[in-house]
Amino acid sequence: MGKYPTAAGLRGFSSVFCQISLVSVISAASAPALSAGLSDNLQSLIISPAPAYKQLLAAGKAAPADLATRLSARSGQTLAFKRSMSGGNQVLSVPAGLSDAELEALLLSLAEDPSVAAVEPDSLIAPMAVPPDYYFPSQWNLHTPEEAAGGLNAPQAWNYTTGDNSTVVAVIDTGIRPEHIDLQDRVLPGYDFITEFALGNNYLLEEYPSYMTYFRTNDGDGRDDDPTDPGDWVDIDDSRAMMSMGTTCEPHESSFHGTAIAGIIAANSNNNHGIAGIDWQAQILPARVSGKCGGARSDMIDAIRWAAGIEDPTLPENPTPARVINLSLGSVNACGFAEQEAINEAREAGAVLVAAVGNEALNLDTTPTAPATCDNVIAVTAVRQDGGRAYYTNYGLAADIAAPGGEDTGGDGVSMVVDTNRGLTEPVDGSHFKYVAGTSVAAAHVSGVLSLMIAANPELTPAELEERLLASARDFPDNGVFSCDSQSCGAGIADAGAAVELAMDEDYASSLSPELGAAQTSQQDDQEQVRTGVSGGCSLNSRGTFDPTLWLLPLLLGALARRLRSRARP
Ligand SMILES: [Ca+2]
Ligand SMILES: [Ca+2]
Ligand SMILES: [Ca+2]
Repeated sequence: MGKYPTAAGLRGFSSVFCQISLVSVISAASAPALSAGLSDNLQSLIISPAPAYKQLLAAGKAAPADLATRLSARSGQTLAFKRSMSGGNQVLSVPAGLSDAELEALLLSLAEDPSVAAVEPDSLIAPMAVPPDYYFPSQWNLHTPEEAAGGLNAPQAWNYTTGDNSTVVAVIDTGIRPEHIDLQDRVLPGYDFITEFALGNNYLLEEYPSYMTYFRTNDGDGRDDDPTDPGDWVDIDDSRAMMSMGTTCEPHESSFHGTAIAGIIAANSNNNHGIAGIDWQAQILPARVSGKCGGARSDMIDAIRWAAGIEDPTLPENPTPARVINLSLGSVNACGFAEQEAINEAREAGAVLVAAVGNEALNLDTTPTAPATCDNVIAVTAVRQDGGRAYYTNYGLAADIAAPGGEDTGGDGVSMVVDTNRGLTEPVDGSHFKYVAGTSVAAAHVSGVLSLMIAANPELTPAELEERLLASARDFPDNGVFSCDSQSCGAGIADAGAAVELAMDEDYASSLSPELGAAQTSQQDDQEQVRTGVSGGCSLNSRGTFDPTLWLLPLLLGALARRLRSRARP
């Protein structure tokens, strides 16, 4: 198990430190309550002599080592005086290789000696779990609020759990680079949902079918069972071709967006390499829906159902249904009817859905984005390192919670490091890293927190997970004009430590009605009222034209990205 305790081992205790002080103090007045494995690595005991014996020691009427001699004779185990410590207490070494049962018997025997007030194992204490991954020191986004006011407080959560291998988190995105060292052995087979262009009335398609049919899929076919990301770069010819089909799509380098999102959630951690993920054990289920110039909402909707394990006769079975579905993509329009139906079904099937609100600095209550503002979706806004509202984040009552998104050089310049491939077009060999910012990454942080909550308490329903996630969010700090508040950014800043603690809290008083596994929160009710003032379901974007394509929430790349690429480690 290593030095990080499991949630089950710690349930009921508020920290590693509490485990040491609460579990293992043995005194004549209390029965021992040893946790299994306590004898592992145990080298010494802390003895609190009885007050009378402390006086003997203080007066020099007993030698410091006398107590060890006395207790060895009593217990039949060889105890050696190691040192005197504060409070008149002593540290005694114990024989190596005691079993838990032998240790328990020894502690009981010593506790019964009249010269002893209390005895406890001199247990190993560990600092809050900090992974030795190369970039962890610069991952402010995961650090404690003391280190970064906008941080996720992941180390506190890792004291309870680093995740569970049975948790599946779906990343509905651009696909994945499964060979990345931070994702090795963590990626399930997944599926590629991107359909080919089949616009019968489009002259380009008729004229250049070989170029256009698989333009968006960029892998030479339509749907297939390989969600590997071939890159989504757009060159000037691509851009012009799309323009002639009525879609604006500026030239850009490949994003490898899904790889970044998957790594934030579940990068291999404690492997001395790359970044630390939030969940160190969960498995990623990649569902590829966005290729060159984005993707189709219809493909995303199919992917949502499939990811949750809902049968689709046109698709292979998903043998590993996701409990968390991350949607760091969307479009500027109200939640559609088909979209909402798929989301409701996925939540009913047991998945909690998380979506980025988008990066256009829009007021969601007048200009909604979807799927973030759909019901039964946790809508995530972005904060920067100091906990202030990121300049680009969409906002409004429709937002549920905030998480680290960082800013690029357009803001305070503090972005965050993620996994990527440094290929500008097609992927190249190696595992690389870059700096990014955006609500995409903010949403991924919330998915990671939910995944840890599930590991800590697998019984929680999606509605219960959402309720406890929001209830455990940290209050927004005062950042003056850049402040977030509950009207703009949601319930608070996602706090992994507090969320895992609340997930394990058996006394938590839920306000959900018992029969509603998928109860609505009051905030969602507010959203609904707001939305009645908007042209619900009309799928009109802000320019007033029908927009069938999803945007992939662009990762805002700072100049740092290129610099980092050039010194990326293999
Ligand atoms: Ca394909
Ligand atoms: Ca494919
Ligand atoms: Ca790593």
